[in-house]
Amino acid sequence: MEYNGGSPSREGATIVSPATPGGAGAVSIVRLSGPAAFRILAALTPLSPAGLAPRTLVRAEVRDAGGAALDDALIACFPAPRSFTGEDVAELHLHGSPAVVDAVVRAACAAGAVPAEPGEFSRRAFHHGKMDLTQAEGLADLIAARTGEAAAAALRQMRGGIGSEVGPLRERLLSLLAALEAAIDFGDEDDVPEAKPEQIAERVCEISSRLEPLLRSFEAGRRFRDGATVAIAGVANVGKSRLLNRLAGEERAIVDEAPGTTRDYLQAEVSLAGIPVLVVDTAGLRRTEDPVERKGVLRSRDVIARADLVLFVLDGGRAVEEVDREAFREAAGRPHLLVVNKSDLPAVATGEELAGGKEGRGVVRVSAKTGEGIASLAAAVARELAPSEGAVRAQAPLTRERHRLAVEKALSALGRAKASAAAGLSPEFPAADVREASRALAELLGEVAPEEVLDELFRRFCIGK
Ligand SMILES: Nc1nc2c(ncn2[C@@H]2O[C@H](COP(=O)(O)OP(=O)(O)OP(=O)(O)O)[C@@H](O)[C@H]2O)c(=O)[nH]1
Ligand SMILES: [Mg+2]
Repeated sequence: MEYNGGSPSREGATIVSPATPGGAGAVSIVRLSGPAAFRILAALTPLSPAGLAPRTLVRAEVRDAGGAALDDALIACFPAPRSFTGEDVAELHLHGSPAVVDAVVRAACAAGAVPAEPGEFSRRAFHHGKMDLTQAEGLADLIAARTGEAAAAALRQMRGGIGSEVGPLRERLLSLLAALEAAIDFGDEDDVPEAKPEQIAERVCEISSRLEPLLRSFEAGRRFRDGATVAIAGVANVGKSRLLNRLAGEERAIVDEAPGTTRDYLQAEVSLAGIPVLVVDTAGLRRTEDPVERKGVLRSRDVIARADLVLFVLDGGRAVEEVDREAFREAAGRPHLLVVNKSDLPAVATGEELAGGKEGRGVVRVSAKTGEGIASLAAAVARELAPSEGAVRAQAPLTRERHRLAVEKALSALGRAKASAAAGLSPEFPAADVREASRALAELLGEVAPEEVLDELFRRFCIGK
């Protein structure tokens, strides 16, 4: 394999970077990785790394090139290959001062290290087979996760959750391919019983049936990773802002009994059943002469058009009016739930006036005032946004467009393989498709990874990761 643990010119370079965020703190870590890591460490400290117990912290003074003391630090050596990158790695746990961190990085560079590029440590780890590509992506997602559930799913992916599903299927494709190739060579399928058309079709079907649930996990996996935008819409005074405050758990928006209170839109990020959701409160949809409110209504329409889901709010304490119907027609073009608010008041509207008699489906009764029904609303939102959310909790779902494309490619190649086997075509035909499916799965795991894919992934990592 060609070197792809970073820019080719950096092959053999020893890289250095802070591994902790900038700014003052209790501890900051500077990490070195590469063949000269221990030589550079020896230049910075009185330690002789060869004599140190691996993966054990020792205390030492860190000095600059002129021998001036920079800090008292704790140091750990991770000899290759048992390190994060698979190379020799040294970590310096410094006092969390940006000035000390800068000075130590400069001293390491003076001793022969080069500053790391974003994601270069992880890219080297991938290159040295410490993780497959989906695991590297899981690591990036774990760091970026916005909710506990998203973090848990990313952790499963980082630990190889996708590879453990896909790897064995790839093995099965390869052994099917071997049987097909044997049949091509011998030319007589009776000599290779497992390459009989029915056998091939059966094996292909089995593999497809394992890939299909994985593909279905994408919608939910993507939501947990990327989050979603949910707009609160409805006419004036139905309690949209109070609902936002209730969902956000804080007094975010001004609530008032006068209609037309909210002019601009307001947003709050909340976790709804583990999905990171940006909830946007909008100005009530109504005809108005007030020029500022009219601008607000235009903005509401924009927000509704961009939302992944609209919560259309009705005031359950009063009868549904023509303005509600008119506003609902605007919102109903988007995926939506009907929220009947003010359930603490005697029920006048039920939502069925708008839902067209579809009893219960997509209608949630809540009280933004008391909090009644809010948990059911959160659950209903999660169901709408991530229909197979159970998959996210149970396994490592597909999370990226790249994953989806690879699995779709594999499935469509398998579909063709099945068709040509069923049509009794000679084994060359299904073989070509099985080979393509197997390659698609190899791409998913990064076994064949074009340089651009790696560049694209790792440059999004932070420096030092
Ligand atoms: N009883 C009761 N009153 C509510 C509830 N939710 C909101 N209200 C009241 O309804 C009025 C309007 O609430 P807002 O949240 O400002 O309504 P809005 O839809 O944001 O209104 P605009 O911004 O004007 O479009 C206020 O007096 C709220 O206290 C509820 O669940 N129960
Ligand atoms: Mg409001």
